[in-house]
Amino acid sequence: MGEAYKAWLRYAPLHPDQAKEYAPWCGMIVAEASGQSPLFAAACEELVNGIGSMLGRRPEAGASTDREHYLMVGTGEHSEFRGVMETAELEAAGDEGYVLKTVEEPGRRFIAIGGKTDRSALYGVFHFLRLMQTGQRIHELHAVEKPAAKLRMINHWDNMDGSIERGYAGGSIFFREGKFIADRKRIRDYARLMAAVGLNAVCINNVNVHEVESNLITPELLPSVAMAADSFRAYGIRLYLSVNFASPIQCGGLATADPLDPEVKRFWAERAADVYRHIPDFGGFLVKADSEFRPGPFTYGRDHADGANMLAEALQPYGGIVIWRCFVYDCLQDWRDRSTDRAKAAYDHFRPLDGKFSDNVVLQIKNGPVDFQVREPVSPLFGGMRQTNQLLELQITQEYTGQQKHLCYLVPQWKEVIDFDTYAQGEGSTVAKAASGALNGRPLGGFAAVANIGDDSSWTGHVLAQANYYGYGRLAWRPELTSEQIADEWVRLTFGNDPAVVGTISRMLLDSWSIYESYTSPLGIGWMVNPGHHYGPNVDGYEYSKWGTYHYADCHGLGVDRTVSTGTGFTGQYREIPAACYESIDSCPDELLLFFHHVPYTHVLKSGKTVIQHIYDSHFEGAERAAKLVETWRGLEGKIDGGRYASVLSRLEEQSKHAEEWRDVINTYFYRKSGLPDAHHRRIYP
Ligand code: GCW
Repeated sequence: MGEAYKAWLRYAPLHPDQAKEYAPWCGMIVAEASGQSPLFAAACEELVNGIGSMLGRRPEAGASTDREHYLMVGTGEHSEFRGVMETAELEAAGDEGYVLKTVEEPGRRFIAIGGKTDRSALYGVFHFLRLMQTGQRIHELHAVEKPAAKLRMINHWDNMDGSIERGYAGGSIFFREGKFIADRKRIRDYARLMAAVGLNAVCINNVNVHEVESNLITPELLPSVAMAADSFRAYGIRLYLSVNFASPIQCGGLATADPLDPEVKRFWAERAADVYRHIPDFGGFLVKADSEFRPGPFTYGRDHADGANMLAEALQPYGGIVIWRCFVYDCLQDWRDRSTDRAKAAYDHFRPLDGKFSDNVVLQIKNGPVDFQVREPVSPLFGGMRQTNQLLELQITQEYTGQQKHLCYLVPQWKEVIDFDTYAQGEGSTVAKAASGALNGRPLGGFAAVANIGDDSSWTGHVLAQANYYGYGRLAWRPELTSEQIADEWVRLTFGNDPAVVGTISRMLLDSWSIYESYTSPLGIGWMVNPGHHYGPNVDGYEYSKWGTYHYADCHGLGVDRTVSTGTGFTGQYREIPAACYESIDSCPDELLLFFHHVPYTHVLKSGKTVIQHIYDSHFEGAERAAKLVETWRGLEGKIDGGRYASVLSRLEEQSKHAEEWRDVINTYFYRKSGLPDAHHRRIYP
């Protein structure tokens, strides 16, 4: 495996000056815990290997009386460690958080890493190693870190035949040809990468649960699921499964899956008991029901609360949870019907059920309200529910953002989502707070994201797409980190601390979403992609389809009127302040204008340009900026290893060519529709 495989855990040898600074602290490790737990052992192993690789010398294990200068890894249970940490600090860090502290006392100098639990020690070690890799000072450390949310989850859309729905980095790392892959080294390596960014939950199979995968909860496959769970457990990650709501019929031999039917309840109770016999710390079930042809409670005249609560009851005795997706909409819409609006569906379905879900149910709310487009407003459901556990669902895999052939660093997009103020309880009611549960004092909550991982040797196909996975994990832990901080950190871990490399790649990442948006989807209009695989331009690809995704372009203008006054009424799902902002064409931000309003091509934007000129300009500029990415990357030749250099270069070249295709298709389409010429007389194919 090459450099790309190591991702953000390369532990490359440090510059000698840097190494000299760290070396005195890193000669010996004092473990202040039983050392028996696999999690604590993993923490110590990571520390020894990481330091060994960065400094060229592995630290020895020892006791605090052996030397004056050392690292201490510990947990709250151990008296010596407890003596170093203040109780208030340990409490503040909680069960998953940790404290890093440099202690200088007469006769001894050491850095203490850890917290209340073994998991604290593991996360603390990863943090400490990150400081070393990114060249930061460790002399005066005093950090208390605690994750913002309980659930920091990854959803894999992997099928047991080895394929991945919307996967762009090869096949599954879990399954091949209908079976679990026997060699679990890759899963273990993956779990390490997850833990390094603080992720603690994984669902290994596609939310579209097909026939074979329905059996994952049966005795036939549970032993294999349990082995996968073992690999994740070694790094503090709980395993979840997506389940088929119709399993009672599919694998229970029943005639119904009605959630109120006693036989159905018995079926799920038995399955839950069996699952927990094999995997005592199993996380729970993830459910896509009554969505895109998946079965669900609607078939039996029941609602989502009936469905979710029935599963929750089965899992409750074991501490398991149900994660129920809100991606429910009519996928057989008639394009002639202008009153139905897919953006409204999740809120319409779930808002009336607020307060009806059991405490061990979490609603997973997709952002945006339509579907992971390049630009969408935030789902209004986050401001709408107060008595329900919520989870924000993001898409790391780049289904609509270039499919890991185009560079698109998504952290800035996610930041806009999580920093969005819902005003649900006055100013400052951000999505981050709603999702984590803090806003409404909910027992559960957090973040879930669809993985961009496959069996490609780089994990993500595009090496730079690793930044998205990394960034998601970091945000789920600490939503207040900035896109810039995360980019800087990731580049240093992945490519080293050479300022030219760090500056160049960070800039490329930070510009990339805006570049991708500018040559694909102007002003919040989405879906101008080829149907089915969703790659490449096709302005009318979904215009006359049943999926509810339209732009309504004609010879006068385009956009979807979602206002309360003249449109579908979607803006009314937001709280007063955001609702008013989107309702009025004057206050609606340019970048979302066409999501909320239908306007003429001659409408003048806040930028001073007309809509049509904006379309032309952004597409010409976007393609130019994509071409520049290639040149910028070329400037790094020799500064990073040849393998990763060449692989990124070839993708940037493809992106640049493809951006021209996007530019010309979109510009020509709107030129033909509007008949309006480009003010700058650039080449638009008639
Ligand atoms: O965006 C759509 C994808 C489907 C996916 C669905 C979902 C797993 O095109 O492939 O199905 O979202 O989120 O359920």
